[in-house]
Amino acid sequence: KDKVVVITGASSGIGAATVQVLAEAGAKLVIGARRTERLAELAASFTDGQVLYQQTDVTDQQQVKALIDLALDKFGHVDVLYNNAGLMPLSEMAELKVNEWERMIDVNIKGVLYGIAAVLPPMIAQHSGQIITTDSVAGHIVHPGTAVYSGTKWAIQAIMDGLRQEQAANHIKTTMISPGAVNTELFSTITDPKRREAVEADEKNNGLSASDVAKAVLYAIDQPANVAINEVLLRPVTQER
Ligand code: NJP
Repeated sequence: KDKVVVITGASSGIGAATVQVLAEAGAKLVIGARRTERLAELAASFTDGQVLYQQTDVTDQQQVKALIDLALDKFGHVDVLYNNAGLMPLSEMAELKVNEWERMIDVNIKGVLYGIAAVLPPMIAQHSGQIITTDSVAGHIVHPGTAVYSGTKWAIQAIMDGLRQEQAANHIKTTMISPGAVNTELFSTITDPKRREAVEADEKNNGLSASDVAKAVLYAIDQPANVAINEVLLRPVTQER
């Protein structure tokens, strides 16, 4: 309950809800995202010093390392890193939105790798830890329009399972949180207005709430030392695929 948890993409949606749920459970948090005013507002709702924040763009390796270093500096160790930052500018590949493909690769894959690179040395040294990443139902299935987004989440499946195998002997747990539709701001990264409106309507009407997902994160963290929850896959009950 008093674990030190670092969260990226903590300024809205699933990340912000997880800050709320974990801080209420007694965790100490170090949170990052680009929108610092949102982070400041979140941190201010808890006791002084329980939730620290720092501006962090996960596409910048030095900034990700600085976020982990802040946690090590202030709290002495990191129990959990939650790589949650992500974006989902859906489009069909023939639209050739190559810049958007690159953004997804930079944030959804490279951002996660930078988090792993920053936290692995201290976790190996302390012989314990947990690395969590927000994956997706889209890491298991693909639809027209989700190919590149799904590709980034499938990549995370491979990276996280490889990490699990390599670090089992060091007692480092890996967890993927894989939701279906969640009512957050994620649709706002879709540039095609028709597709954006359709996804927005679906997330708002049928999606899980961000706090439903945050409770799954708490469940995965709040386990005995010998139990690793490697994936939690959760859909709204009405979502078929
Ligand atoms: O969306 P949203 P979610 N550097 O837009 C941050 C996955 N997921 O909570 O930098 C650092 O409210 C951004 O912060 P800011 C999804 O793939 C979702 O739904 O201030 N941070 C914000 O805090 C993603 O991995 C659904 O703009 C960056 C956060 O990311 C995760 O859930 C379904 C950043 C995005 O919050 C959280 O997304 C599913 C950067 N360069 C998986 N770029 C769903 N909502 O339906 C963005 O299966 N962020």
